[in-house]
This record gives sequence, C-alpha cells and structure tokens, in this order.
Amino acid sequence: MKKFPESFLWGGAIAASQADGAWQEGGKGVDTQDLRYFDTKWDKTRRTENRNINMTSEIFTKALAEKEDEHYPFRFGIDFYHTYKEDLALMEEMNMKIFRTSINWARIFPNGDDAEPNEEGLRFYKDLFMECHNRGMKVFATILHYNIPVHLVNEYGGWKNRKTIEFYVNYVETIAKGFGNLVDYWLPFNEINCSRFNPYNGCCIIKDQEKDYISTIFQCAHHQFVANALAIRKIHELLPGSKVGGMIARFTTYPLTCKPEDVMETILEENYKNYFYTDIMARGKYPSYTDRMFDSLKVAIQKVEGDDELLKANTVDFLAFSYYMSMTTTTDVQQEKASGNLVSGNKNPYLEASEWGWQIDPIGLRISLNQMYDRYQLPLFIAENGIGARDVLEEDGSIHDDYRIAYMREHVKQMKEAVSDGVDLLGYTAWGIVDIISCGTIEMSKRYGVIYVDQDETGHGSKKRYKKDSFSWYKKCIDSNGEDL
Ligand code: BGP
Repeated sequence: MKKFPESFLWGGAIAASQADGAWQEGGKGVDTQDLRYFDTKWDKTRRTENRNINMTSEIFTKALAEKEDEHYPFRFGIDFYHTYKEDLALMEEMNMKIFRTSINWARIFPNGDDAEPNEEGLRFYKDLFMECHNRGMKVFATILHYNIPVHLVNEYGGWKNRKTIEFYVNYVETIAKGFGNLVDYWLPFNEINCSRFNPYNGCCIIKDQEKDYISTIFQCAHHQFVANALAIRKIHELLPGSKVGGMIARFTTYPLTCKPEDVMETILEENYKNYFYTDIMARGKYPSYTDRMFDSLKVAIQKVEGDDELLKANTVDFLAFSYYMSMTTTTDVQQEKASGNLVSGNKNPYLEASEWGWQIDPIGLRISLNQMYDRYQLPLFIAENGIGARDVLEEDGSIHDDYRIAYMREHVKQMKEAVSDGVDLLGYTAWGIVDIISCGTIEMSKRYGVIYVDQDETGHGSKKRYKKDSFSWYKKCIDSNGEDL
C-alpha cells in the first residue's frame, strides 16, 4: 500500500457566506445568501424543503425588506470576519497545511458593477491570507461560492444575463492584482454543477417567473463555463504558474440493479449530474452526448461566436470535488431532472445514512477518485468532505464525536487506497473544519467541524470555540501524513 506523498495538503474548508458574518461591515454590499430566511420554528422536513425552495420573487422582496437579522443566519455566520486569527491559530495547532475559504464578491464590489473596488474588502482578504501564510498554511481560494451581489440580480438577472460574465471577470482581475500573490490554489466556482438548483447562487432562476426553467439553468451554466475559462486565462496572465481548478459536487451514483437498462440509466445520470461539467472544464468542449441530453430535456442555449474556442483554449489545471455521500439512480430520473433537485435517489440497502439522509460511503470516494482520474488524468483535490451531525457540548467542554472520527478515518483510508491505485491526489480539505451555518438547511445544528462553536442558528450563544475529540484525531492524522488513523 502506497503512502500519501510528502507534499500532500491536509487542510480544512469553509465558505465566506456561511462563516464570516459582518454582512454590512467593511463596505460589503448585500449578497444573495444574506437573504436566505430561516425560521427556527420550521421542523427538519421544512428545512430540507428550504434547500429546494427556488427563490421566488416574493421571498426575495420580503427578505430585502426584513431587518430582524436572527432569521438570516448567513448575516452573522460564526463571526469569522472578526475571529479569524483565533480560528486560524486552532487550525495551526493541528498543523494544517492548507486553508480553503471563499472570497465574498460583495466585499470587493458591493453592487457587482461598481466602477471602483472596495479597498476595505481587498484589505480584509490580504490580512486573512497573510495570517494563513504566517501560520504555515497555503491558501485555497474559491472565487465564487454561490453568493453574488443582489444588485446584479435585481438589475441584470444574475447569471441569466451574459453581462454578469463581464462583472465577474473584472472581479477576478481585481482580486488577482490585489492579493493573487497570496493564493496558492484557485477555484473560480464552487460546485459549478449546483448552479442549477441553488437559486441563492446568483442564477436566481425565479421558478415562478421562468417559462423554460431547465433551459434557463443550462444557459446560466454556459455563462459560468465562459466565465470560468476567462478567469483561468486572466489568472494565468497575471500570475504565471498559478494553479486554477474546476470544481463540482460529486454526486456518485450507483445503478438501481445490475439490469443493463438500469446501468445505462446511471451512465446518463452521471453525465447529467457530474461529467457534463467536468468534461467541459477539463476537455474544453461540450461532450458528444450533449445534443441527445439537451433534446431529451428540451434544452436550447445561446452561445456567442468564439465561446467554443475560448473553452478549448482555457481548461483547468486540476479538478476538485466535494464528496459526502453516494446515491442510487432514482427510478424517475426525468421527474428529478425537472425538479432540478439532485440530492435525492433511492435508498442503498448496504449503506447507513446521516440524520439528514446522506448515505455514508467511504468506498464511494475511492470509486469517484478512480473514475475522475482515469477520465481526465489531471491532479485531483478533495475540496470538501465530512459528516453533518448534532454534536453535544458536555458540561466539561468536551464533545465526543466518535462518529466523525469514524467517518473521517474510513474516508482517509479509501483516499490512501486511491493513491495506491495510482491517483494523483493533491490534498484534502475537510468541510466545515470549524462549525458554520449549513448551506442547504441554514441551520447551525448540522455541524461538520472538528472545532465546535457554541452558538445556535439565531446567533445566540457564547460563540466560544471548543476542540472536539476529532480535533486531536485529525492532528494525529496530519502529523503522521495519514498513517496514524
Ligand atoms: C456543499 C457546499 C458547502 C457545504 C456543503 C455541506 O454543497 O459547497 O457550502 O454547505 O455542501 O452542505 P450543507 O451545509 O447543506 O450540509
């Protein structure tokens, strides 16, 4: 069995909108995540629903008008904007090699189309990324982790409008010039395959206003593919030798049975959910199955002269993905496609699921790594992995999250198997390394961290940080380069 390479980058990941808070400080504008409303009275079912509520215009208008922040958890997050030095000190204590977070567009350009950038925003990220380097950590920067300035939605329609590409490229150029020398790995988009069903990511496909919902989803995706290619070109121009990756949420999907029809259905579903996106970013062209897939979905998109040449000339240097679970092909894939909800599927009788129904499948990670590496022969990076759970803070300040140690141990073991299979794996950033607001269900109780934050989703609590049992386990894993698990 091979060992992890000495250069392996053990780390942790968060996202600005789920952690920073300070939603109206430092010159920041309002972004789409600031408007996502959470009602503590909602039961879990509704919270799951919340993940799939497409931002209707009423919700948008109401949220813009509302002021009671406690129902808007992304407005305060875990106050990382003010606590990042202490939090990074805890990460340094684990000897983390790399830290992944996202840059908040609305901190750099409050409205997205401003003539000049917000200097306070540039300063914040310079200080944050310098702090990482001072603590021995490389910087893994996500340029867009779903949220865009609300003004771009209201004025232009978000990613539905090709003009948004222009504003995005200006944003990329500004941050590359502002603090690009402090960034070691770039991701222009978080989970570009989720643009489809996360309305808060600036696609803002307002379902009650879309005459052709699915086509709009793929038109937004095309604009993001073009923006991704332009970002790669711009960063390579300004920062020669920089590493720019493409990222998807890896929805690893198994056939319902070994019946050939079910196997074929899964190939189609894997293309639709995953490979369509990585094929375009890594191979630089729409894949051969596009026409048939678009026909079956009744999708038509508009390209502009030169788009295809741009995609071909600007492909990614590495591929990253988030991996949490595996799923089984749904019997009604067409219905699922129409709903735009991908995190569904049939129960796998061989797997346990988390409280939120995500099926725990470490071997699925080895499968995904082999599939992705074999398809593209590009270096890979696991940009997110972890288990969301209701951790309990004991009287003595301890948190006994043996389920998280077991989850991480088994996934690290399968990563090592994949390295032995010959996969070129760059690193692993455990998701939500410090507890943050859940992106899909907007709650705090779905905790991922090895560092506990004493706060609930209305922002109440001491905000104190505590080391969970998994904290010392992960430190041991890092210090032994994945040998002492
Ligand atoms: C991914 C997002 C992250 C994170 C993660 C866990 O899709 O990139 O932002 O949220 O999912 O999901 P959740 O927070 O909904 O449990």
